[in-house]
Amino acid sequence: MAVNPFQFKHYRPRPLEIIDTTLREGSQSSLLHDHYKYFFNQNDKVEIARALIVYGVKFIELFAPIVSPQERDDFAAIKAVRDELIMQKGYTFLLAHVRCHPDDVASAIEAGADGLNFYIGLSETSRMYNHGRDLDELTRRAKVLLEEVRRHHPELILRFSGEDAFRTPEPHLFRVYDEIVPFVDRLGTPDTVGVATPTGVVQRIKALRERYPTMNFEGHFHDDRGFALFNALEAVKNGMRYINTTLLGVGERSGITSMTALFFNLYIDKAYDHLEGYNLRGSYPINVMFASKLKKLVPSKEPVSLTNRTHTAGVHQKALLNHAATYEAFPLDQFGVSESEVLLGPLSGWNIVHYFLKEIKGYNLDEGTARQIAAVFKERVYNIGPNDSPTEILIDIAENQFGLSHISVPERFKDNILQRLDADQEAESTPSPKAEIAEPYGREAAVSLKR
Ligand code: HCA
Ligand code: CU
Repeated sequence: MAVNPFQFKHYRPRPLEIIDTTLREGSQSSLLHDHYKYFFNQNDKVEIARALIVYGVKFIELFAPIVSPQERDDFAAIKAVRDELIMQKGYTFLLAHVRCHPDDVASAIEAGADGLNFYIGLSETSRMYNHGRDLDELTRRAKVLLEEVRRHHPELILRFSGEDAFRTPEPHLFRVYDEIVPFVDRLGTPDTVGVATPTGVVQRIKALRERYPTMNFEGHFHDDRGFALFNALEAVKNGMRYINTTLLGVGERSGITSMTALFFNLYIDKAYDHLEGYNLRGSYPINVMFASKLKKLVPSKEPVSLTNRTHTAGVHQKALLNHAATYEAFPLDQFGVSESEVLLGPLSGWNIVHYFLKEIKGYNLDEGTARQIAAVFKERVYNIGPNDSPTEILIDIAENQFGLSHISVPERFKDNILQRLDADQEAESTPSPKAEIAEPYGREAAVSLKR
């Protein structure tokens, strides 16, 4: 086998290394069981891997190729993309998720994996109902296998995870890890069923560090209690260098930590060291790309989303026109969300109606008329049909009920005005928001405020 010049031993890990597991853990999301709707084909997988590499992710976890012939082929296709991007983006390590089983290991090595992420259940539940081995037996087997892999493949990045680590008593965990630690580069401590709390995570990291002072640790937090983000954040701040995330936090059950949610919070908390080497402005685009693969919108609970910049309440919309910070605390534009959306709907007040019709659509109207139009609009929009657009309704009212006409701009000036808007936008120096229409939900329903 050719020697890989990009060996891990030459890599200087950054303060935070994301191990993306969208294509492994993410594929275990219940969504994916709606096969024809949410299936990732090879092309999707390749695009996802490419986007992650461009974002700055250096570790991508994939299923062991033994899982299926399809996974084996997909592994090869992803590896080809990785190779293609080496000159431009540097090396990205592909890690295969393997059981402590020689066949899994062999399939991953044959596929050219850079590392093996071993896992086996350690908690009592796992041992009794998953593989049925007692601690000593499973430790012995894992140790023999890891020792052998380490001897024959010294260049591979090896990780060992005791699945369900947060329901495994520490003495049990240590009994196993003590035996394994000489052969691995990282120890995982996955919260498989989402029982961990931030305090528990901090305590666990402390205990692991005391016992294995030179080891690297990896976190993997499920969101059953809604703590996946908070747990990962605490883990990073307490020195855990490797964190498993997925795009939009997809994964089994409630999923795991979302990558962009984690970066966003590290940024807000000024943990800037941990952002080294990641293209944060690509956060929203990568979320949109992935959401489109799932044929969904970026979920509203994802911090790096347009929903987090969308306002429907009339009072809020008015305040927002005056000063965005009233209802927007964080600089989401750093994460690629460069617009705010003000949805026209039953809660819209006359301010936004006035703004929309005058500033965006160019109608001639005063505030009094805007108030009257808003009242009619409110009434009509409460009875809106599924295929009706609030924007069209508003324009219909403005033109046909109130007979509004456009502010007339002589033909020869029209281009100039457009150019001026563009130039302002590029200079990012516009004191007041410039606006255009967006179609966030498939129909023209929003005013989009560009800053
Ligand atoms: C699984 C369980 C796992 C593994 C995590 C790891 C978990 O689906 O195999 O290998 O570190 O949550 O424990 O995702
Ligand atoms: Cu998991």
